[in-house]
Amino acid sequence: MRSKDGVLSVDLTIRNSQEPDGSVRYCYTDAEGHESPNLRVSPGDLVILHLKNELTNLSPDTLTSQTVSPVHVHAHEGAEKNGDPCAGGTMSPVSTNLHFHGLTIPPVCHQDEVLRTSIQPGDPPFEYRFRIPDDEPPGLYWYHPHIHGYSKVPLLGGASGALIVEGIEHAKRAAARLPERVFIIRDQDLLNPNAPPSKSEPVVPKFLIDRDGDAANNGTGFGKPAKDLSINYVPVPYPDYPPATIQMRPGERQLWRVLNASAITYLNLAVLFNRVPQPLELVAMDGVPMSHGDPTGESVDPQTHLGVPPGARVEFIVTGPPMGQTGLLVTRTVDTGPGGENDPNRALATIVASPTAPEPLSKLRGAPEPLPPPSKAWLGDVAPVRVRRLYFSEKLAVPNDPTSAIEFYLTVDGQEPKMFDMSSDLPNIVAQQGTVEDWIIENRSNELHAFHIHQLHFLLLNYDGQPVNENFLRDTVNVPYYNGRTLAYPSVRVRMDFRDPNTVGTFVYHCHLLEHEDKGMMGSIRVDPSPQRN
Ligand SMILES: [Cu+2]
Repeated sequence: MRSKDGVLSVDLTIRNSQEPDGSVRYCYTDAEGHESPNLRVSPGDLVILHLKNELTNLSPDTLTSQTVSPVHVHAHEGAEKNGDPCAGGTMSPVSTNLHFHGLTIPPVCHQDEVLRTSIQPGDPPFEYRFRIPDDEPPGLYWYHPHIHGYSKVPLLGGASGALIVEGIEHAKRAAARLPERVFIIRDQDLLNPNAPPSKSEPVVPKFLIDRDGDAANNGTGFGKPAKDLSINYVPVPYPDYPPATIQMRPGERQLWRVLNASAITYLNLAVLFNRVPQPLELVAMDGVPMSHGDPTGESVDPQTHLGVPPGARVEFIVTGPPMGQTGLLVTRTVDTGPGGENDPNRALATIVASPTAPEPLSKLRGAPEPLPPPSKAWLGDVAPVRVRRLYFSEKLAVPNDPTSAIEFYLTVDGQEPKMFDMSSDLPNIVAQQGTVEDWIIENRSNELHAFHIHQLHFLLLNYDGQPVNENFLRDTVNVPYYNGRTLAYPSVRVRMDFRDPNTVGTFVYHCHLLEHEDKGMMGSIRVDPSPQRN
């Protein structure tokens, strides 16, 4: 769906339904019945989105599988009486709201607010109304529900969609004139949970369950995955991974925008011709073109594989296979740590070269004007006003009982580790608009976590002790796991950007493995207005 005359007007309904195998599917549909439409906007556009909640409680275990029971958050007086969806009413498995992942828009109700906004079945359509900032980097963003405690199940069921801020060819001239396509990779519960691994796979250690109840990382790259994957809703299920099909003109260059909308699955994408990894010409991460220091946007960053944590996006130029050859889009195994899920090697799609392949629906413009130079200094050149340390950790709810539930924490160093409390009005962090801060985020657990913060992008400065020199910003970053053998915990150091006035307000940061977020791995931050602006 494309904006018209500066306005994108869209009516979405979120529905769920139960499959014969008992699994519950979720989907957004627009007025014409299209599923989870790609929303295409330009900087400066107004988005008016009406969201109708038609969810029904189909999954009895959504109530029991969570450690968080339905809560009344910030139950301000009258919230229940008038049913104001902005007032922090009930958050239950059938409540919903929307998060616009990556956009720098205000954390206020009707824009991008998830701590108090909760829309119930039977409520009239709820209006989201916000403007895409003039300086929003062009690239791939996305929308999904964000009801704390109940975010994993809808995401596994398919409740997610892409939002594209148009104009990437202005930042990356290398992408001009290219046909482009959007791939959304989602995970879901296994379609064939009891099947033995394919006979073509090497024999791997006995199947084990990790502490979250998913297939545990066995360190081999093979065996049963924790979740099945789908690509644009085409499932590629274990054990044989029958790939989807992508048709391209022989040797054609295309821009691929890939979103990892998985609830818990890490991706490590590669394109193989005859088993040989092909260069993927990376142009953007998390919606931000890699253009700092490259104002004309001629350069690309060739990679043979791209790690994509849950929530993250990659945009890259692919060259299709020559006539007579077939390519394969795969995700290679990710070592999620001894406590992590099994993310084995698997195919996603075959790439078929055909002279009659239909052209993608969207094509980038030619002869693009370069983007105006940024109005703010490059984040790497701004001195932080302070350094904060945060850490991911996990703990058994009953310390001596290994069968008890795991509690997940994301703690500001010095504060008491605890699961995120939706009923608390006290933010974990207070920052000031107009400043930047450095955050060191440690992982004290034995599995990967993906750090994500709403409302802003950050610059990755250090990864696992090594300085990195990135010319783009991220909104989601993987944090390496602790193997128990190093003196220091593994960490990342990021520079948080609170300069934009749209970051004023209270919002959240959390692990984007949603079963970790749901079970407590989240914190809140309040950004106060800069005194000069008052
Ligand atoms: Cu996590």
